Amino acid sequence: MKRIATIQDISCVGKCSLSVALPIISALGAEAAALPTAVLSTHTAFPDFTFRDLTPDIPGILRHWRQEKIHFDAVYSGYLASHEQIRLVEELFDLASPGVLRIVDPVMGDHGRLYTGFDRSFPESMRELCASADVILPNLTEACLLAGISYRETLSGEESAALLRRLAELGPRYAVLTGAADEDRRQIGALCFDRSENRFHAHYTRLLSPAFHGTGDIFASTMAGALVRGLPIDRAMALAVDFTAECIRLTPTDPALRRYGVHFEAALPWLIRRIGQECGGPDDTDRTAET
Ligand code: PXL
Repeated sequence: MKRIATIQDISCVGKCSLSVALPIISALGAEAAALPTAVLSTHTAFPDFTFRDLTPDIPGILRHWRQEKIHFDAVYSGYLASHEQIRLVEELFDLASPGVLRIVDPVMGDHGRLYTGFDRSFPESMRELCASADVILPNLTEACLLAGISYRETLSGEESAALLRRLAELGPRYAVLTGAADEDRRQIGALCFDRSENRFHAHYTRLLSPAFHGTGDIFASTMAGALVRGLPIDRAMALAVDFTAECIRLTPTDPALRRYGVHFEAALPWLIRRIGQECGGPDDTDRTAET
């Protein structure tokens, strides 16, 4: 079975980060090794959340993994709370052997604004992390922050393509824009630029309410699981778009509940069926050694 190290926080309430990454990666038939960066009572869109920084624990965890020669097929980072945590993910990337997929969801903001708690220099550090990734998964706000351009709510197809080319020039092979609208703004999905092949892939679905919290984390976790299961980028992206839409479809539309995230649990059977169809059954590949 493939193993993914996923580095992000635990928000106890609000269905995002590790709370969605672990079940989704498991449902996709891969092992999720959690490296928690912080424990929060809720994610930061709730007022008065508590925050326990776990940064001091991370070097010891990395040391132990190294000592045990634990192998990861992918390293996937999500919400990181500080410049120091970004630096530790870079260290983990350096440790990873060649061929290990490095996936960065550069979680920083939405709707043109940085999330609470990030300073204005955070995007600069995140840009450096993206430079050493294979796959980056920004939303439009994050893509603009990474490219150092001002945010606009809508981009034409050509502008989105230029933005992705610019982000891929930072270093990653694949730059994937999430929550992207199609040209006539009737559909939403994702657009990917593959730098090595110099080509774009797009996948859209009917426009559903995009304003639920945590959908970016659901998309990124699905991408991570699907990619380690061996799906090519376009099929992984299509699966991630369709699963995120399925989660939204199964969630009551009460705007007051949006910060509680989507009912992804109800969509897990759908995901398990789809990955079975895509990969021809569960991943029961045996490893000869435990690692
Ligand atoms: O869903 C992204 C996310 C993850 N973790 C925490 C957050 C957010 C977005 O606000 O606050 C703690």
